[in-house]
Amino acid sequence: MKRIVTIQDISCFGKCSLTVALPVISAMGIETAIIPTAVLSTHTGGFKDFTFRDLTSDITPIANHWKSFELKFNGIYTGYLGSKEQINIVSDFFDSFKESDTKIIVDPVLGDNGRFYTGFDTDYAIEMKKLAGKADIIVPNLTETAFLLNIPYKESYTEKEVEALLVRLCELGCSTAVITGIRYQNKLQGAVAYDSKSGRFYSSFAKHIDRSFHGTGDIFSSVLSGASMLTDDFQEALDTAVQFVYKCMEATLPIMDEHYYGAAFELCLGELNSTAKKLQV
Ligand code: PXL
Repeated sequence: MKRIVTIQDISCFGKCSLTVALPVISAMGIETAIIPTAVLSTHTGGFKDFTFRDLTSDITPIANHWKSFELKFNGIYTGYLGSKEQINIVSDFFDSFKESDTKIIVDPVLGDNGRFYTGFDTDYAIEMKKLAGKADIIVPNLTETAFLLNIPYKESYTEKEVEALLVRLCELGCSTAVITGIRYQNKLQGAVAYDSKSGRFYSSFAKHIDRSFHGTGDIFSSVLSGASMLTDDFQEALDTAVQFVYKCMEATLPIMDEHYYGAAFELCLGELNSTAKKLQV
């Protein structure tokens, strides 16, 4: 059985970060260890007056305990991190736990729709850029791409422009970059990727749904992380993530009024379990 550790916050209500990663990756038949970096009452997008308990001082003791019995991971997947200090601690965690066959997936959570999430700024993006450089795979959206590359945010790009962005993202040091939320002036939406080792570009699209759902980036990164543990075929992993996000959005549409805070991914986990079984080599 494959084992992944995911390091990100617990937003107790609102469906993102660990409350997405843990059920989603587990449903793929992968053991999922967690390191919670903070506990918030809700995520920071759209809720006011949320609580925030910082768990920075717990991360290193957890890692040290794990080292004491030689715990190993096939994958390390990071998402929302609360501070620059946490980014540095997570960077040390990579150095300590990366084996020759461990895949590191960094979702450089910084913002959306051209803006930083509450509490993040350019200095924080500079630290995140360094962490991204240590990853095998990074998964920014277009806003995060702009912040990582220090370029102005634009909503729409040509295929050639996206390819140039991907190459620049890999120059940060990661081997594969994936940009999510890509639309090329048609009715499709998806993700485009570049593997700098092979020089190959990948893309995967599903029907565009003209609604936005909080946490879909985390659903995407979780499925891509899980699928990367199960198959070496990157196209297959990308398709699995893009299709699953589409399915979750489609399933949420009829209940959007009561489900304004996130995507109802739970309705699709059975299907994800079947898909993941087919990925296993
Ligand atoms: O979905 C990314 C995310 C994760 N964790 C927290 C967030 C967000 C985005 O807003 O606020 C706490």
